Amino acid sequence: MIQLYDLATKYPNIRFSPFCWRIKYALAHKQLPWKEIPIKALTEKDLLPTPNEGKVPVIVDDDTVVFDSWDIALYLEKKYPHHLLFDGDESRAQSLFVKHWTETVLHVLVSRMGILDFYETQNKADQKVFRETRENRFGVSLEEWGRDPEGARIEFLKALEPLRQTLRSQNFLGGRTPNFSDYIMVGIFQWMRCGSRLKVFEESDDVFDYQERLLDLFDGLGRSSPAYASIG
Ligand SMILES: N[C@@H](CCC(=O)N[C@@H](CS)C(=O)NCC(=O)O)C(=O)O
Repeated sequence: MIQLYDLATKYPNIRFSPFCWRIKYALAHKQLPWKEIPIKALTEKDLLPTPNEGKVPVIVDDDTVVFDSWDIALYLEKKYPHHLLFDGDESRAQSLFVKHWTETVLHVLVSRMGILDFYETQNKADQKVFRETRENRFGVSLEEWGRDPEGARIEFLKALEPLRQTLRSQNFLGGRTPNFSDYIMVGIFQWMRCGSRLKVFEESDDVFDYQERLLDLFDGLGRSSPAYASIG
């Protein structure tokens, strides 16, 4: 069975890595069973199979180790060419745009919305490394970076307007049925839903309904990690 190395938190069943969620949805889409191996990705990098880039997700499929969520998706598509994640080259090319759009435009806003909660979900040892590496990357303290979650939320909702408009004529980025672009999006939603207590969407927002549709897929796969706001 495929093994998937995922990001652990200090809560036994909270998982919020956006990159790992992409892969869980891709595996479920292809009806491939997997075993999840949560590790403290900041301090237990020596537990990762080789080769790796010091990050999760990494999968082990028999003797093959693949890292990086995009490369894992391409690997799965080639090795298991049923229930396609990309309906051909054009669809893969468009998903590549969605990947870069999310990583360059949306991720920074998610990080500003949720950084202090993401920090809080980590184990003590990981918190230390999380703070050091992120403060080094941002050039300011975590508290300063996450100073205005509501402002970041408003910018995030604005940045989602092309998605919102698209959802007026189709249920998924893949059209009538979801494809890997949708799994990139659910990764972002899960990052906020499972890693932060901030309520991002009004229920009147079409993107909220889209998130619900994605959470319902594969017998409620996305709901297998509780919302952070729902735990004590
Ligand atoms: N390009 C990678 C990014 C993976 C990534 O950043 N994973 C995070 C967890 S969400 C990680 O393992 N971080 C560990 C670290 O920053 O040291 C992918 O798409 O898989």
